[in-house]
Amino acid sequence: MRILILLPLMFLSESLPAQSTLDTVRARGFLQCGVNTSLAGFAQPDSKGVWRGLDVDFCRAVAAAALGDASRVRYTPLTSQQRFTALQSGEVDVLARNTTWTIVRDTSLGLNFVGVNYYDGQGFMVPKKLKVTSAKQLNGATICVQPGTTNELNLADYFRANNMKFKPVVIEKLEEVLNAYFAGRCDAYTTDHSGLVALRGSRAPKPEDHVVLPEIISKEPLGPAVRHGDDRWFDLVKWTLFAMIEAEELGLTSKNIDVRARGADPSVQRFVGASGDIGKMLGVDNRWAYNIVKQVGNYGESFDANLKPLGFERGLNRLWNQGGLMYAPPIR
Ligand SMILES: N[C@@H](CCC(=O)N[C@@H](CS)C(=O)NCC(=O)O)C(=O)O
Repeated sequence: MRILILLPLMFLSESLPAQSTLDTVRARGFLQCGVNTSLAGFAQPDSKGVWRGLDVDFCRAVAAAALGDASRVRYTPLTSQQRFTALQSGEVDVLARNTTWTIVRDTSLGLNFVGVNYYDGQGFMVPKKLKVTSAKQLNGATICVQPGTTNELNLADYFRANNMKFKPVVIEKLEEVLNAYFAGRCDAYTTDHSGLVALRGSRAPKPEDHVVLPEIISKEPLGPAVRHGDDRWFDLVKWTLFAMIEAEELGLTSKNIDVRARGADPSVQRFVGASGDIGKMLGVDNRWAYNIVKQVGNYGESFDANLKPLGFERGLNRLWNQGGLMYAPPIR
């Protein structure tokens, strides 16, 4: 009797798709987002403890798409070394933490990168008093770097390729690696160019005492990632990023989207969910993209709010039709 009852159940559980992270997030009522421990412009709590930054805006956009409410996010600050385990183990639903998309991470670490939210490259910062003007003058230098980063690997490649020697000082915690560099324990600090600019501006006792060298030694396409094996969630998080980019291309902003939604433009009508079933195809409310833009803003708005005040240029992160690399496939 028992076997007779169990057999159809076993068959059923195998034929149904496994529960998606989307269902988990819905049932829980909030998104758990993995972010930086504290990086100005990308993810950092403000003086009131409210998380702000380009990556934080991405977390909020996913919550707006999945739950209709950008405020339904909890943040898990993660060091470079903790971040992948946190995603793999299910501690976070999304990792939005200045993380470079590489083939190793995309395959053997079991991640799916949803795209790129900041095109970057690695650089070096040195104290001005050393009078170094090029990375090529760093032969024999002591260099501070965080473990578990692409930066640690690229550093070794760069020195080997240029036939130069260096002494790495590898420290896990951002706070501690910065303390070591600012205390003069290293001749240089290396990380993503965006990190150098943000950290010099926000953490250096005297920003003007440090220079970022002109060499960019790698490609660092930074993007949000989810776990392998959950295509529905992968789709939603991926199209959240595309919706932010597409909104900028359509000229839709948090300020004008209500007015534009009343107009006749078919692309805008589809985007805001007034026509078509795109939300339904993603398994969410048809106003998913409207909610992202209304509550968080388009990609350019997020860039301008978080990175422009720190002196960042759009550069490669301009839209494709303005000389940059930001390009979203058609929302149709
Ligand atoms: N993009 C690189 C580097 C990312 C990274 O971890 N950068 C450092 C320096 S800006 C950081 O964010 N540290 C913050 C922390 O570990 O708390 C990667 O994905 O490996």
